[in-house]
Amino acid sequence: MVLNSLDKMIQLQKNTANIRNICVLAHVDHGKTTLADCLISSNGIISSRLAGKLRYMDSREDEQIRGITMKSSAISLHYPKDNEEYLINLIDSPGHVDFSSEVSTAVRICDGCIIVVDAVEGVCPQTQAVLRQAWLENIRPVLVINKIDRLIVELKFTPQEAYSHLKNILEQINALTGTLFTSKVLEERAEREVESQVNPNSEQGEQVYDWSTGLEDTDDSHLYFSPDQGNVVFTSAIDGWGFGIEHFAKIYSKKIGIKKEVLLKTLWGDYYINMKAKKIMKVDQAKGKKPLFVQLILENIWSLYDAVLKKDKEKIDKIVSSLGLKIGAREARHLDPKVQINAICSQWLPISHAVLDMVCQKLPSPLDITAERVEKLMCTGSQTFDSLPLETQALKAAFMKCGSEDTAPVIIFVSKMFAVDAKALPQNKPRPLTQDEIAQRRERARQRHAEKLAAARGQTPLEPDQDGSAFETNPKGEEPRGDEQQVESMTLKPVPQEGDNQESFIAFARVFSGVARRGKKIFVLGPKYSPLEFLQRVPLGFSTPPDDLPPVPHMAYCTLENLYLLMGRELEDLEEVPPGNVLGIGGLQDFVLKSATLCSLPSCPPFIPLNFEATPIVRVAVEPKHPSEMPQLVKGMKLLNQADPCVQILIQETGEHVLVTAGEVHLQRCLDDLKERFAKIQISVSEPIIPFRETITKPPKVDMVNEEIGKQQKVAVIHQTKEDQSKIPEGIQVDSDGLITITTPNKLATLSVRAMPLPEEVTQILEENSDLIRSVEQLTTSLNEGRNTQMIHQKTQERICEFKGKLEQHLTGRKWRNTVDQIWSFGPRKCGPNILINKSEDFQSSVWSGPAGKGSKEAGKYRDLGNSIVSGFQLATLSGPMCEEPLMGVCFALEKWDLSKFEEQGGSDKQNKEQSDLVKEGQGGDETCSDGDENQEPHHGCSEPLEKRTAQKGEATLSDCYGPFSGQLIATMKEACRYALQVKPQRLMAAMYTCDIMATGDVLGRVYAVLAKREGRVLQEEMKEGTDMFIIKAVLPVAESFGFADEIRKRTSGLASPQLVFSHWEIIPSDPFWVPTTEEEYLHFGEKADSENQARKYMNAVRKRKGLYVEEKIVEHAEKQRTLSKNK
Ligand SMILES: Nc1nc2c(ncn2[C@@H]2O[C@H](COP(=O)(O)OP(=O)(O)OP(=O)(O)O)[C@@H](O)[C@H]2O)c(=O)[nH]1
Ligand SMILES: [Mg+2]
Repeated sequence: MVLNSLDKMIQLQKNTANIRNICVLAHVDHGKTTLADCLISSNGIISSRLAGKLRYMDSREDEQIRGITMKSSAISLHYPKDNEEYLINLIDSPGHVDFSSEVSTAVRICDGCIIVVDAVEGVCPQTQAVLRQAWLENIRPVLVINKIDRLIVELKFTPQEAYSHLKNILEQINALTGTLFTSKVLEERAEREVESQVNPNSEQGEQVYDWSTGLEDTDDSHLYFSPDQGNVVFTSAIDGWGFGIEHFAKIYSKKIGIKKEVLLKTLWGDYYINMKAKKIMKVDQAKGKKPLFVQLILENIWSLYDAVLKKDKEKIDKIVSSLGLKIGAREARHLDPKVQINAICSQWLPISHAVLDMVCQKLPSPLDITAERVEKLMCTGSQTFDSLPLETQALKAAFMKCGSEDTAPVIIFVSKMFAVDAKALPQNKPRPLTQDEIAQRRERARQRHAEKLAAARGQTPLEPDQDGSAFETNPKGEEPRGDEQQVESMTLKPVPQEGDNQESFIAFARVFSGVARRGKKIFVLGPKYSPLEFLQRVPLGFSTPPDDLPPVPHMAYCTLENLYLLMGRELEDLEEVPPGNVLGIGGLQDFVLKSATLCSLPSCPPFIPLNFEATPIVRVAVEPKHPSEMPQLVKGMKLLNQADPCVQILIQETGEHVLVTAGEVHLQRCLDDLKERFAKIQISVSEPIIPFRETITKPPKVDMVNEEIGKQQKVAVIHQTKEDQSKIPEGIQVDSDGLITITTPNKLATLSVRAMPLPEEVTQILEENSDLIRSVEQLTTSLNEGRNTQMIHQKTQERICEFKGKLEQHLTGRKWRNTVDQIWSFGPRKCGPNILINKSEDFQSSVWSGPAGKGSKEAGKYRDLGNSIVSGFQLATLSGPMCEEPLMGVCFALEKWDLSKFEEQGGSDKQNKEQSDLVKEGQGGDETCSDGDENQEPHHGCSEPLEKRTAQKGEATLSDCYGPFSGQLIATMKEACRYALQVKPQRLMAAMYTCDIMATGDVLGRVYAVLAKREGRVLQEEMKEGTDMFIIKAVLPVAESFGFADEIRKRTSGLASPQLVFSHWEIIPSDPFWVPTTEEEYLHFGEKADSENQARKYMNAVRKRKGLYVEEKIVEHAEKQRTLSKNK
């Protein structure tokens, strides 16, 4: 970067009102990076001829090869407009779903965004997703409708058709905005209503709200996209042109003499101009009048394209001269019409002006940050702004002010960490010379050369070519040919550094307040840091000097080592960064994993976590090719984890190193990075590990040949259930209804558990509300521990009530009576889609209210035992009996919980002794019990009160040879749940993707063929209006998705490319344990019937992978075995 332009940037960074932090968002391939190229070329960073071809922001090799962006990266641009100078911090983001987490990191540090929509494809699934993300972050969008040239060249639309098509696209995107906005307005209204109820005097006259009028009252016109609002431009990034209607309004107001304001309102919309009367009227379709937009704008563009494509030299010249443009001879003679169009249009309607004008006018500066956004950023989870400590609340003012004075607290948000080659860091690169320095050196070199020549004149002149080689070959030649060469070698050869050939991590960040200075010490606050907790731990509170702080969790203190200006592929060193700017920070890699909040005060709360839309779902296990390289792999994986916002790295109990990624493309990128950058070793990668869920269903009504299971087949069914039950060991009772009764090994407690499938809707509700469930659990825990629950926001409580209501609504009927009130826990991990209900009469506890035990004295004891039961349930739901995958949609009912023996034992020491003897007898005098017997008697002769003694459970009284009682309860509960599942029809659930495929009519058949082969199901097929494109919406099992995108692309010669997004879990209908039992089934499926059983295949594959026993016949027909060689 040229130094004086760096100075310019530094100067611009200080004028906060003229900074625009924006990101470019769109569906994949809609032209974000091409648009960014055009904007960058306007700053002279790349040549305008290369704009659109270079894709400057796609700096990775794989991005260039694949032609898609994989990461978000920022560049700072300078834009002068009407005597003002603006600094545009532009972030290009990826559109591919696999990288949607990179979009989240970009929107957090921006104030506005450009939504790009392909004029042919229109609003696509990712367009919706990014618009939603922009809304969630409260950033303001503007719209760019790109690829208008395709309407002319590919679709061969007339201007009038193009106008209707564009109108259509705007309608679609506004409909989307409408839904987002409506929900937001309603939410705000609701909030205000609650407030006014709490505080009735605060807003007089605004107390009565009617939902419908609430919406009508609010002026939302500025939120919608419309060319007359100035927030829409039409572009063709590849041809370098773009316009907003303001540009034409200016031109035509002079030309036709109609006021610019009038034209601004009428250039878009159904108005036409009556040239004679110089009046603008409403379009009357019958008269065949063309709208202004068609007549004054589109037709001109169309006729230019027409002339160039038809190579009508005369017409081209006429247009060029009438527009007053100058086209270089090279372009004018060029044979490729694209080059000519680019040359003409980029002068006539420069795209960068159109887009950047709109950005500067319509998008907010960092000073315009709204109070609403600040509060949202500061309040994590269920907190309210009011519940934050006062010092923390005071920071809101700093956010709003975005001040640069010394007293302003420094607040920075790091949204991701990215790795760069340490060699590429500016401090490791030789400093480029300024023009002056180069001139000086040249002058010096010339002088020296002249001196040398003068000296040589006295001697025999050297042969000219010897002359050259003499200097070059002389290794000791003190004098190379000149300083210029020296300079060159200096600029080419990087200064060797210690950290050579290493990755260095840079934080992708934004300063929200105060000036970030190099060398400044600052607090690093992790996502779980809480200022409240800080106050509790540190006696002096926020006034403690930072250096004397005791260790506080999730907080560190570090120095801002290096600050950088992000310039796409390059970084520039900065001494300080004023507020409101996007920047890179070096030296944080030991403090920040993926994202963090940096603040000069400990009173700052961490920013709310980024909204990630993608669910990481594709897992592979990796291992080094050479086992000795394990440490490198582990290190490499750690680095990869830091460098990617969404990848997850797990080390499983089996010792496998697992990589969880958002999709196939993401996986490939992670593996490449791991191999080439972070671990630099050869690795072998397992087949993708496909996640499954286990569940149970209602008994089927028809058998596998679709015959009703009637009386004649009952025998077979009974036979099968018997077989099922044979899996259950002796000593465990199973009743005909699937109720399992099981006793702990020490025979003190008996549990009766039944498993039931949950209705599908309930499972879905549970899945959607896992965060809320976590809050419920937290609430109950704090209630139990008698802690203050004021902290839980009223809104969260309302949501909990609503959630409970929803569950009640779906759990109706006799079977589910009172179920919701009896819910004791959710699992696995206390927030999963399975529930445990407590039907036992002895001890009541529910997740809504905590335990209500028998007597308060015993409540504690029961609670502990109850916790063991819950833990057993958690374990059981974490890995099911089929292939140790988590459960989903199962309700376990604890019907009975018989602790009478246990109580008797606790009741008196004598009984206790007897009881243990009983146990001993029960075990047939097993010798190993004798120790336990001793253990049970330390309280003999002791006269302590009963409760106190029983409170010491586990250690003494309740321990026997089977270990602590609580442990036994956990194991028994887990067993009970597993057996309860096994007596019910078990099913596997497969993860499903939804995929949207856009394909032309002629390749539709092939798309369907691929889908069918991979067990995909088409949900919907519709034709995109005005095009020959079909949009197919389908679901596809994740297990069958590998290579799907490639296959579709190959089969359709690249005409269709699918986007896969994880959508839901679906039950695989076939029973993995099914074997033919009736005659018909034998006839239909044959004796083995395993070829049909997809579920069994999946189950066995998972079991094999996990090293579990797989029931398989390896040799089927031993007598038929023979060698494959033909001659024998
Ligand atoms: N016809 C036409 N093609 C365009 C235009 N703009 C971009 N393209 C082409 O569209 C393709 C995708 O462009 P990119 O800029 O890489 O798209 P992107 O939105 O950055 O894609 P991702 O980053 O992968 O989401 C390229 O082949 C471009 O040449 C345009 O205005 N007209
Ligand atoms: Mg791109």
